[in-house]
Amino acid sequence: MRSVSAFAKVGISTLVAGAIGAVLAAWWLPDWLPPAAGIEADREDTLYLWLLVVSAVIFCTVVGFLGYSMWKFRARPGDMSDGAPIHGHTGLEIIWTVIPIIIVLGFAVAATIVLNKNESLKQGHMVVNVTGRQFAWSFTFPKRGHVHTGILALPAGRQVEFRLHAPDTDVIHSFKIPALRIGEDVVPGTPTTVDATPTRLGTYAIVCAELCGIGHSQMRNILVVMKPDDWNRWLAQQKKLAKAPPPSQSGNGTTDAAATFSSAGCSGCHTFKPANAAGTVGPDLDNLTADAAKYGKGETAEQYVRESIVDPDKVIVSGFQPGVMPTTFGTSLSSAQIDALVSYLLKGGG
Ligand code: HEC
Ligand SMILES: [Cu+2]
Repeated sequence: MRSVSAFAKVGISTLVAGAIGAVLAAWWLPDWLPPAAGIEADREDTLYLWLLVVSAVIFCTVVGFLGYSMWKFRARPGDMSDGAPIHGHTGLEIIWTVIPIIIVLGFAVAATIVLNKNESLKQGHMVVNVTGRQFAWSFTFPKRGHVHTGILALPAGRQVEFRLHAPDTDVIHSFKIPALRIGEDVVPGTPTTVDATPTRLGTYAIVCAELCGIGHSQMRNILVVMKPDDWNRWLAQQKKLAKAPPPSQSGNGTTDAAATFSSAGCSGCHTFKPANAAGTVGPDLDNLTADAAKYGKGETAEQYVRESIVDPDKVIVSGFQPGVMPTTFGTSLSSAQIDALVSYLLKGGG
């Protein structure tokens, strides 16, 4: 009888410790996942949270019994006898078979529900064609006149079906957007799809998650989730750009900067006459010198412009929002490209 009550005591106290541990883990959960920016991401994170909670309880229970047994049944000094021969305990066997079955089946059901919800396409969803090639992603919007874009902008709140493809002569890539918790292989000759519904405004990373060659680590791109109105304007702008003549070539270095200005997606968001850009998501860059004086706080215009590109959320131009301009140019562009952009912008195109 006594051993049974000790067993119950250990069981209860480890379960309590496990529950407290689980709550603490849930409370002080470190930010080990990127911010969740979509409906599917929220569902998956909830599933992971419950996996974590249940794992914490099981972990504490197992370690509790382990610790208790090591202490309780330790060999006393001088005791050289063998341990008692113990055979199975049917009750215990049943308990530790049935409980895990319930837990595993419970999670299987919960995960199936999440998967079904995440993969069910609603009517009126958007389609984005994604092409992965060594070593860049590119996007077209087939229902919107096949506009072709380098950065991926999406309106918040719309479900998107990504149709993934790679040219037959290319290699396997994997389209991954950590903030949306999606990832799917992109296989030459075999189209695949993946769905997501971005909901939180902001700039997020798009990466390749399949080692695809020497430039794999550079195969990164930017997802900007915008308000639907901003997005419509952005798309209209992209359409216009597709028809506009290429930026005029003039002066040393400006050609490169002009090319960067359009390839990095600046022209989709900013108006800048020398580049034939008329984006309205961000401020007009034709008055940069004046803005630099207004917002620069004693910095030179050059310092201000550089900072606006590398760390756009540090100073927010009035009438605009933080979190819209990508914060990744400091790493995605070389310092020579940034230098060229700064002087291109300040000289009004040279
Ligand atoms: C997705 C849209 C978007 C893209 C792409 C983008 N920007 Fe911006 N940009 C903004 C917004 C919105 C602001 C205003 C908020 C702020 O001040 O950070 C801004 C601000 C700026 C400013 C400060 C403007 C001022 O008047 O003070 C500069 C300079 C700038 N961007 C340059 C660039 C360059 C260069 C690129 C390309 C390498 C670029 N931006 C790409 C949206 C964008
Ligand atoms: Cu790749």
